[in-house]
Order: sequence, then C-alpha cells, then structure tokens
Amino acid sequence: MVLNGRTNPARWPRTNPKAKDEELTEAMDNELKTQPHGIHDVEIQEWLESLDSVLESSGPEVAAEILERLRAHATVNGIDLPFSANTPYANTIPARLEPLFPGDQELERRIKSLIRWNALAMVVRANRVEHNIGGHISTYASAATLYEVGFNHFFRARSEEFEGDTVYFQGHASPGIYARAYLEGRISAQKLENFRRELKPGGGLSSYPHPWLMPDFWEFPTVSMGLSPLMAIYQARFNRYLEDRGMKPVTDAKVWAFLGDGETDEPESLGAITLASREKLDNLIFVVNCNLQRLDGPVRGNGQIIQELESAFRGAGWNVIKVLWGSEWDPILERDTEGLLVKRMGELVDGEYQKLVVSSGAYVREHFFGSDPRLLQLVEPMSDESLRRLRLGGHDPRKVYAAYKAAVEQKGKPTVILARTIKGYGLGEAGEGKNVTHQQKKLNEDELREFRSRFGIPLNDEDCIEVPFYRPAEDSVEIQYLRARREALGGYVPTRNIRSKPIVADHDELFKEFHEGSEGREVSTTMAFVQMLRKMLKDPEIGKLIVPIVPDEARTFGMESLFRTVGIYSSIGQKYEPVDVNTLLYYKEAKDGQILEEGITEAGSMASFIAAGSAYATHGINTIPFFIYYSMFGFQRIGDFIWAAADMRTRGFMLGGTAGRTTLSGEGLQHQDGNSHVLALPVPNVKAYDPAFAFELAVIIQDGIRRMYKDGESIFYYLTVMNEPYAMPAMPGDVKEGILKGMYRFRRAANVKSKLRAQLFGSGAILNEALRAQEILETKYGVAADVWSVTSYKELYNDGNETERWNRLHPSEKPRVPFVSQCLADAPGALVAASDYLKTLPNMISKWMPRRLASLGTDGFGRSEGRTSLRDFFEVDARFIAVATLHELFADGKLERSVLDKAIKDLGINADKPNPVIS
Ligand SMILES: Cc1ncc(C[n+]2csc(CCOP(=O)(O)OP(=O)(O)O)c2C)c(N)n1
Ligand SMILES: [Mg+2]
Repeated sequence: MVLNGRTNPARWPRTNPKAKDEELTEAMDNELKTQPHGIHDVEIQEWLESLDSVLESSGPEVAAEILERLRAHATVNGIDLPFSANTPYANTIPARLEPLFPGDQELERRIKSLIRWNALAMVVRANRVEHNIGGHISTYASAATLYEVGFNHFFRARSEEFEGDTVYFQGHASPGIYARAYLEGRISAQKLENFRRELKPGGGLSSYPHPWLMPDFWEFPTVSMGLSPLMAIYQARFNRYLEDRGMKPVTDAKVWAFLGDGETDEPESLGAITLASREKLDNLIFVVNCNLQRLDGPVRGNGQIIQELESAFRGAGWNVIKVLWGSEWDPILERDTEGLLVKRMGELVDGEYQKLVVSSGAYVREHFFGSDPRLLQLVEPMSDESLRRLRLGGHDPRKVYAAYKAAVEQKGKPTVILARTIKGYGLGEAGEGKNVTHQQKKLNEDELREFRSRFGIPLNDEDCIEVPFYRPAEDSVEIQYLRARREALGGYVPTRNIRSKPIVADHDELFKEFHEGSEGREVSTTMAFVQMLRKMLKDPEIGKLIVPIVPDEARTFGMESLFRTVGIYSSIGQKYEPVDVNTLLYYKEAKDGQILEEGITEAGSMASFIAAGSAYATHGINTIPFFIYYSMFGFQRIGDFIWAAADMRTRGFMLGGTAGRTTLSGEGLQHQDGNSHVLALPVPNVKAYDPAFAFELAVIIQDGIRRMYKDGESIFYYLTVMNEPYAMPAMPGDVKEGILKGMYRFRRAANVKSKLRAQLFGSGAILNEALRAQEILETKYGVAADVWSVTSYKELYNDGNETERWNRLHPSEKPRVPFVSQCLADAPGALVAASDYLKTLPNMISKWMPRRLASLGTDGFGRSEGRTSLRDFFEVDARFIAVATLHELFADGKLERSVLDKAIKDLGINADKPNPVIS
C-alpha cells in the first residue's frame, strides 16, 4: 500500500508552500531515501505538510475529521490498517497549548523541597530509632510534584458550601502527605517523630492511609494495591447516583485517584475502567505515577508501561494525557522538524530508560541521541550536565499543571494522566532510579548532605546528618503561601469529618410485623428480608436512604418486584422499551432509580457498598446500603475489599444470600458456602449473624440501623440469608437480647423432669434440624432436649474472650461470666451443636460451656445434591444430631451402648460412610 501524496493531491490549501526549486531538490533527495514497504520520504513529507496546513488553517477538529474519513475510506477499500490505540511517545499537550502556570513556581519548589526533606526525615529517623520499622522514601520522591500541584491548585476541601474533591492517595506516598500536613501545622513534630510508632506516648502516625487509625485525617484506605482505583471509579459513579436521585446538589467535584504504575498490574486496577467511560465519569481523574519501577525492578523492562496503559485506557474510552517530558525538552523538540526525536523516544524500552536515568550526560548523549547523527546535532550545543538535567514531565509543575487543568475541564469522559517520573527522585547515589530504591530507608552522611544541598534545605553539614524536621517560621513566605493556597481551595486535604446528622426514629412499627411469624406460610429468610427491604424503602425517614446493591442476582433472591417499584439506577434512564414491559415486574431502569444493579461484579458491588456506607462522612448523607449477593462469593472472593471497608468505617448491611453449605441445594462445590462465617471472624467491626427466623433478622436489622445510624458506631453487618422455605414462628417472648448477643433458648424440652437431658444448638436453616432432633430424641429415646438458636458464634466468641481478658487483668474484682456460660448455667445434659458452617465455630466457644461439646458442621467440599442428601452427607441433619446427643449421653455413662447402636441402625445412618471432609 502506498499513500501517494503526489498522485492524490491534497485538497486543502497550503499555507506555507515551499519555493518550487527548493521543493524539487528536496524531493530528489528524498527520492533516494526509501522506507520499508517502498514508501518514499518525500511522499510522507507531502502528506504531513498537507495535514499541517489543515491544522493551521482549519484547526484540530477538521484535521481529526479528515483523518477519520481517510481511515474509513481505507477500510472500505480493503486496506487492513493495524489497530493501535497509541499515540507517539510524547506529551499529549504540546508546549504551545500549555496554559500559563498560575502559581509562584520558585516558592512552590521551595515548599516542595521542604516536604521532600521532612518526608525523608520521617523514614530515616524512624529507622534509626527502631531498625526495620520500615517506611518508603522513593515513592513520594517520585510523586512530589504530582501531589504538590494538586495541593496548591486543584484539591478543593470539603466545606459547608461545597462537598469538596475526593482524593485517594497512593498508600506508600504517605510520608509526603504527613510532611505537608506538618508544614500546614496540622501534625505535630512529635507525631512525625512517631511515624509507624502509633503506640508511643502522644500517639504517632499510621504507616499508610488508615481511617480506622486516624479517623480525623485519612478518608480512604489505599495501600492494598488495586483496591483504590476500583473504589475511586465506583465512588465517582456513586456521586452521580446521589445527584441523579436528588440527594446532593450537582457539582463539579472531582474524584482523584493516585496510583503506581506497578499497581496497574493488579486486576482490580483496570477491572472497571469501562464502567467509568460508559458512565461518562468526567468527575474522575486517575494519575498514574509512571516511575517505570515497582518493588523488585522495572514494571516493564522489555516494554513500555506507559504505552501499554495508554492503549488500555484509550481503548476503554478514557481521555489519556501523557506527561512524559519536561519543559527542557521543548526547545529540542522544536528544533526537530523531522520528528526524529519523538520517534527515538518511542524506540526505547523501559529498562533502557531506567538506565538513562542513572547515567551521566555523556552516556545519554551517546546512547540516546547517538543513534542518529541528526539527533546528535540537535543537542550539540548542550553540555553533558544539561543533558543529565533534562527533566521528565512528572517532575515539571508546568506540565503537570497543564495536564490537571485539561483533566478537570474534560467533558464526557474520565481522564487518566500518565506521568513519567523517576523513582527515588533526588536520592542520587542513595537510590534514584535504582532497582533497590523502593526499600531504601537509610542514607549515609554524604547522601544526606547531597540531598540537603540539592533541595536547598537550610541546614548546615553537621545538623543535616541528624536529619531534623524542618519547618520555617509561621510568618515565612513559604508557610504563608502554603496556607493561602489551601485557604483559597477551602481548607485542608485530607480531612475526614462526619457531617451527617443521626437518624431519629426507632422504627418499631416497621419491624413489628416480622415478630409475629408467617402463620404457617412457608417462606425463606431471604423472602422475609426482601419483604423487610420493601417496607424499609417505603419508610418516610430511611426509605430514601436505602441503597439496594445487587451483582446480577436480584431474581435469585426474589427481588425483581423492586425493579418496578423503586427502579434500577441508570444515569441515562431507559432508552429502550423493555422486553417484559407488559408484565407486572418489568425491568425498569430510571435516572432516579434506587437499586444499584452492578452486573456480575462482586468487587464493583462492594466498592458501591463502600461508597454508600461511607457517605455519612464523605457527603454527610446517611445512605444505608444493603448489598445482597451469593454468600460464597463474598468474604472468600472480595475479602480484601471487606477489610478495606472495615478500615474505612463503612456502615451498612452485607447479605450473603443462598447461604449454607447444605441449604443451597444443587449448585455444588463452588457455590455452597460453609465458609463465610469463619472468614467473617477476623474482620473486627463486622457483626456476623446466621439467623434462622424472620423475627431474628428483623431484630438484628432494626438494632443495626440504630447502632450505625443513630449511635454512629463504626460497625457493619454480615447476615446470611437462605432460600429454604419453612414456616416462620413468632418470637417466643422477649428474646431480643439473646438474638443480638448470639444465642437464646428457642424451645424448651417438654418433659424437663426426664433423667436424660440435652441442649441442642442450631443456627440458620439447621436450627430446624435441631428442632426435629429434639422431637426424635424425646419420642424415641426419652431424652428431653432444649433447643437454642445460636444467631452469632462470632458475638459469643468475642464476648467470651473479652470476659476472660477482663478477668485476667482485674484479678481482685468479682469475675465476670461469659454470656455463653450465663445462658447455660441451668442447662443440664449433653451439649450438641450443628450449623451449616465449619465445626470450628461451635468449638471456639465450647470452653465457656459447662461440659464437653459435640460439634457438627459442614467441613469439606459441597456436592450437587438436594438438601436431604447434603445434610446426610455432611452429617448435620436431625438424625445425626440425635445420634451425637445419644453418644454424649453414652460417653457420660447415662445411656446403654446398645441404645446407641440400635439408634444408628434405626435412624438409617451408614456408619462406614466416607468422611465428608476429605471426600
Ligand atoms: C495487593 C498488594 N500487593 C503487594 C503489596 C506490596 N507492595 C507495596 S509497594 C509495592 C510496589 C509498588 O510499585 P508501584 O505501584 O509502581 O508504586 P511506586 O512505589 O513505584 O510508585 C508492592 C509490591 C501491596 N501493598 N499490596
Ligand atoms: Mg512504580
């Protein structure tokens, strides 16, 4: 294929025609230079000139239109154009289109230098006091300009009048964020001294952004890499949701997410970028700190991470702004009329670029510019030193400012800024650009002095090696400038404060109906929950605040009726007539829809849960998320997001639907969840419940709303709901306290005078098996058993541990009694527990029981089977509970072995069946 400019003369006028004979000579010269595929340079030159002239006379839009038409024309004519979403390895914003930098560049540089110094000092000092306490210097060193331009010119604080911008800081850059807050006078030198030593007197600073540990400062936990980019996308979308539902004013507030280039390898980082473009989230800006390095070495030694990211983001429909080269490159680029330099820039792989960063000017001249004599000529007048000092774009405030300004002005799509930086910038021999730099925590005396000199820190040679924190006087120009800039932007960032007002009603009426039972009608706890949700959605106080979130499972949980009543949120409404429009429960999407139907993404749904569950702080709005999903795909699949939600003091309810290893029938090994209640144990502020009946669920949800939204506790809930239908009994008296604390006696034995006694503990749907076992034991074996509903092993476990701990630390006071022990103080006989989860749950509270406990549970892989077979397979049905009880009585010498033998036979139990744990 030859795009021949001569046989297809350009139709647009030329503004700068060359003299005829000059053109001829040049054409003849070029005739001799033939590119691969037989294209002559002169042809290319003509096409390029034609384009230049269009650009000049008609502007970039017309030029783009022509190129677009040309591409379409080529395709129609069978030309197979290779797809590339890449642009050249150059700055997206050319120097001539750069806006004026509005700040005092010199002063900002000085402030930034002080922050660099203090950030470094924090880490170095901490490690001098306590070897290996850790901390990172080089991440912030590479990102300082990216943050400082944001702090001085872009990040708007939250205030009464304006919701403010939301900033996700790269976790490992935390020393720089602290160091700035120190200059701002928000963090004391003592706190800085205790970086990573929070337990010291007076407190310290957490290693990374942790709202749990610093609830007045950090808003978003970011350090588990990959989580924050995804959370930021859903945060930006949630902001739109609040606007579209009329819950907050429409503003131009932005969500900024700062991430590392290595971090983009985490699947979560890029996992939701198409949502951002689909939703036209122009309130979202990613800044990727492309220092080309991660922890061990280069991110893409043999490739170009920036180009790779550019094509991924452009392909996904984002606005991509590359900030690769600093202002020092501009005059060289200007001299390069042939585009050789940009071409050369695109040729190097990242490993080579990293090498250039640590090399001398002479090396740069030889190995970068030396590839072509014409390139060498471009930099001929420049000294080696000035070649070494050619800055990268991410270290040039003017370039960064231009990119940020374009990003905040971008309409209709999210923006990603790919900023090239040097990891460990300024560390020199101590680590700049080196593979080991990520973990550099110590600098020797020379290195400290060099750093001090490079950034002009006013410390003499002696003082400097002590690495003191340095803050200029309050009335210094630096501090005055920094304060004035923040004042202009509304206050300090980051700041976390709770702006929501507590809800007031107690909602007794709303939940009372569920205390009464279903009058024999068989319903599942999931159906009961959906009924409660429906009622909550109609409540005058909390109705609007509810945010139902589903990852494509609403029908599974019988929630489809909500589609019609409250609508599915869609930022563009519904552009089509749904196929089921004639049915009662049609698929209704609406701009003010309330349900977040996220599609098949538990991670995305969890990110929405986090945004909604933290809106009380972020927006001052008490949204109450109810995120219902397949329980197996929660704690197990997105556990790290749940951990981040906990750190972030997220509030709300997570509902593990289709729960219970033997209660979800048919679905088999991957779906049947017997794990989640164990996996919920480590998350300190999650209240985990496995309720059996509608009234238990109602009590827990009502109390949860009170605790979280009235009393403002930093907790959230995990409730398992099942799909097995059965009659829901009425609440047996006032058992609310027991339900909430984790256990209560649901049904006493009929014959309490019997000599053979037992206590059976059941949870969730397995409680019904315990009730059936109670009947078997009584009618067939004369054993009088009480049945307890254990709603939360986690609550009981925490209570027992806390009681033990208190007693240990207060030996002279009257010992407290764990709740389990209190409950069972007058509970005689054998003790047997059964749940749809691992046996470890009952076992972990058995030490506070008066006697030995027999635990039944569902350890092992599930099977594609019906409930009856599954409960037989896992040995948790009524028969196994009965046999376990008889065995306990036999072991206590209260029952003849022959009775036990006969029971095993009579109840149809195969004693030699394989152990489900390992089969
Ligand atoms: C999920 C996760 N895995 C691993 C780590 C450990 N880790 C911390 S920083 C880092 C390298 C970061 O590289 P990059 O994202 O490029 O950031 P940079 O420091 O270069 O800006 C690693 C592997 C982590 N914090 N989170
Ligand atoms: Mg990196």
